Amino acid sequence: MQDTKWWKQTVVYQIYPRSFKDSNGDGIGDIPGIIEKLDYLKELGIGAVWLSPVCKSPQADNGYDISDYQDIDPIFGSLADMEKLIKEAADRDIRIMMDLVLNHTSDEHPWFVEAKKGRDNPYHDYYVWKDGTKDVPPNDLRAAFGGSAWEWVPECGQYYLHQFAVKQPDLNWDNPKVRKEIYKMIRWWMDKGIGGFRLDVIDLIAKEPDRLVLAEGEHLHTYIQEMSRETFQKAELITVGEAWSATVDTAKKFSNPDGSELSMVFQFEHMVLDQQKGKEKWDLDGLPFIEWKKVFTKWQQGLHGKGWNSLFLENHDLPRSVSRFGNEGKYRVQSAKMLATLIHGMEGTPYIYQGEELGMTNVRYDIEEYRDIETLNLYKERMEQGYSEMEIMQSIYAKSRDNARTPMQWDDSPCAGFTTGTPWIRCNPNYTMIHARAQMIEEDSVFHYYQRLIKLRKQERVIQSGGYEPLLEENPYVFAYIRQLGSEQILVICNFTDKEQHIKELQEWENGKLLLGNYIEEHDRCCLRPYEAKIVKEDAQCEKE
Ligand code: TEU
Ligand code: CA
Repeated sequence: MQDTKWWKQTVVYQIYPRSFKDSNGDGIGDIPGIIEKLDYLKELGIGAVWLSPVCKSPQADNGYDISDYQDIDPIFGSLADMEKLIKEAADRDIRIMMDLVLNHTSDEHPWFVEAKKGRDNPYHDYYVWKDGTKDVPPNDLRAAFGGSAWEWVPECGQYYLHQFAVKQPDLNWDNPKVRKEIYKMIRWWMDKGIGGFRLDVIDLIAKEPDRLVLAEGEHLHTYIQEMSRETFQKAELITVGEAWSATVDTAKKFSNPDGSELSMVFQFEHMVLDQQKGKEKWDLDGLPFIEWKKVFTKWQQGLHGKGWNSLFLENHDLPRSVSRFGNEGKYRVQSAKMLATLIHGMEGTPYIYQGEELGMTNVRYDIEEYRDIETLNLYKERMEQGYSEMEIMQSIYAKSRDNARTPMQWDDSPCAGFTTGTPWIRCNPNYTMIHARAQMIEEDSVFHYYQRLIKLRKQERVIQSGGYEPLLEENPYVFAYIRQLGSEQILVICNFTDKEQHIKELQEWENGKLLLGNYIEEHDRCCLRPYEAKIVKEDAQCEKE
């Protein structure tokens, strides 16, 4: 039976507002800029937009440090702009998803300003505190952006927990008052017509720092179920939790088809294989391709009928996929389309990160030109630890979050048509070649290929909800799988190399219909050209006749 949940049939587009489109020349993207580009998104065919945080924030972590959940930061516009965006998007059948940062607030949030005044303050218990002495933090927990996860506050004679930057104190979810305030705030946004939410680091909210447990604390699923009951379940919202710790088993809880928690989670198992085992993302290693394929198989099969996958290769924290898994040189266009085919052929809800639909690439800047707090802290920390500058920069080129945060490339005018002023971060110099205007004209562009993929998913039920069987599992160059629903079968096959690959198994699909491929002219059916990708349908009806 077909599941009719709208978010199982749509494609989501992620906007990083700061870098999408600047409407007033201050160099920072904003909500009126997004409104200007809604027709572009409509043209692409997506059904929802996830906005990275636009709430009031000192911007220590580009908005992931919120100081007022119920107001818009003036750099992005006003509440009225946000309301207009929701309405204008709805007119185009696009729902707006907000980014809920609920694990922590900014240290400038009024709750924290109060909380740090003293142990007796009514807001003190909104955050996570531990006794200690000035030079001896409670334990060795480290913050994601470097240094200890504990910060001393002399007024309280205590430390507060921050899993991210010092300016991002962790909220205490064990306090029922905190949970109530959060649910009330979520309902307020729902009343404004928000179509869904992405929940930042949702697996970390129920931390137990005494036991050194941060992810998947004992009460995590109880809290998420409570939040879901009190908020999302009252409407057909799309909700996606960011959960770096997720396993197939925990994801079945998070995305339980009974709707008791969330629609789906972002899991990152396919995003952490190109690094040295047990080390950080900066400790680079080649991609173990066969293992990578197995991770996808595990998730596709593991959640089939038991949960729901989100499908993505990029976001605002990750490098550009074409630079990472494809070929950013000679085969940039082919490999960008190939990667899109891989992801959009699977079961789940696909997410496209702004610029991915153009095949935008990573950058290599001087350290002064980077803006991301994580990158800058890493540079400093590793310089102090004695790493060579060259080694650090190689890591930054490959993995810095700023790779994905350079301005969206709209056209070849100065600053890529992103701003008439000075952009907050330098544009990727390749904008003169890679930009939306050219791709909207050119029929074979990456943009139009994404458009076709999105259309295809809407037409083919087998893509939406068919089962998944891996093919050629031990082949180190080719990623192939079959999707099956009743008597319908499709093959998705992707060449991950710049060499031709002869695949004799393709003979069996000789009479199949080519639904989509990234090369136009016909070719030997058993040979895949460099970075070639295709989706072939076995036409059961034709065979019967
Ligand atoms: O990210 C959570 C997270 O743990 C990683 O993405 C981390 O930022 C880093 O990339 C790992 O090397 C979320 C947001 O997506 C991110 O932008 C925020 O900085 C972070 O939470 C804090 O809110
Ligand atoms: Ca602006």
